[in-house]
Amino acid sequence: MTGRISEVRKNSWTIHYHEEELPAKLKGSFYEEEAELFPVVGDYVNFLYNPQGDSVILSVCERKGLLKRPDQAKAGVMQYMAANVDYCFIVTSLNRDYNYHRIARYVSVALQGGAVPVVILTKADLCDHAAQYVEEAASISEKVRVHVVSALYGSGLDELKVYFTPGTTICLMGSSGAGKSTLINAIAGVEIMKTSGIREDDSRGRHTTTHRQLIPLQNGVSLIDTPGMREIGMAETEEGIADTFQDIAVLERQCRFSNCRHETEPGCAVKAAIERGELSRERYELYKNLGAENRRNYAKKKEISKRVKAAKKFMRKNGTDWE
Ligand SMILES: Nc1nc2c(ncn2[C@@H]2O[C@H](COP(=O)(O)OP(=O)(O)OP(=O)(O)O)[C@@H](O)[C@H]2O)c(=O)[nH]1
Ligand SMILES: [Mg+2]
Repeated sequence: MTGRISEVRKNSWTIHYHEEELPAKLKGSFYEEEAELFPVVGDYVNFLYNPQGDSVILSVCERKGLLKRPDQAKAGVMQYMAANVDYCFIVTSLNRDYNYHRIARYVSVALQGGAVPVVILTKADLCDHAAQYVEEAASISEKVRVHVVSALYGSGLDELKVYFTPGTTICLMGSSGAGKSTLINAIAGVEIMKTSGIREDDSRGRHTTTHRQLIPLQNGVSLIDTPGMREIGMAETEEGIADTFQDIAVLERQCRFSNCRHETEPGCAVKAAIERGELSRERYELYKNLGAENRRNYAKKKEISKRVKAAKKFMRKNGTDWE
């Protein structure tokens, strides 16, 4: 049987199958695989049904895409967030939460994961200059779409209907308190997710949503709610960054020297574009920084996996079990 993962908790999975939520565990051989192959929310899985207790997940169907980021707590380890996402709603509220650089990070992660990035600026009712933010967010990438909504007053929600076609999966990501769960409730028309107020002093949320969850709606759309993220790092995001900043990647190919660092080299197309005012220096710096962070994290991951491999080899040789 094939179902879809709707929730993942420590060592327990939930499969959505024909209007039912089935508890499940993994087949033992998964534990010999790479972490990337473990089922995540949004994955389609083949499973053995057990009406009395845990069903058994046998395999993960081929993914269309995977949203991932470096684990904040464990250096060199990736966190796999959601699979088979069509649209990534990057939810940012129009208060102190709004951050151009952070949105660019989400955009890179979405593109890397095969999802179309859609920036949703929420709490429009609290802001009188939303147009300025729309323009700025749209300038992040040609690939980005931007919408302004107020879930509280229901404004702007009609515009989102273009994304609600049967079979579509939408993952909402953003800071705690940005209004992801409130938006889900507004889209669904019923109170599915718990929401709660933000702190008055710094506009931050209270981490109300604590785990990722897939919510299949009546209209055939699946929404994925996620817990608020403090930060979103770059790792294994090379193509996503190149996609986000495609205009810069094109310029780089026009430099006289193929290894141009865009510093003092003659015939540099990037510097020329900045001088002509066609490329903002801030955006170029952001591109450079995200790329450097991505390379640093890659090096870290490689180093750590080398150490883990060596430790496993040592333990096997000495007859000690790993874990
Ligand atoms: N004024 C206003 N408040 C909103 C709007 N959308 C959400 N809020 C409020 O913002 C607060 C946080 O909303 P949540 O939906 O819980 O935020 P979240 O992004 O799910 O947060 P986490 O689950 O912690 O990641 C709640 O008090 C909501 O009522 C809006 O459009 N306008
Ligand atoms: Mg929430």
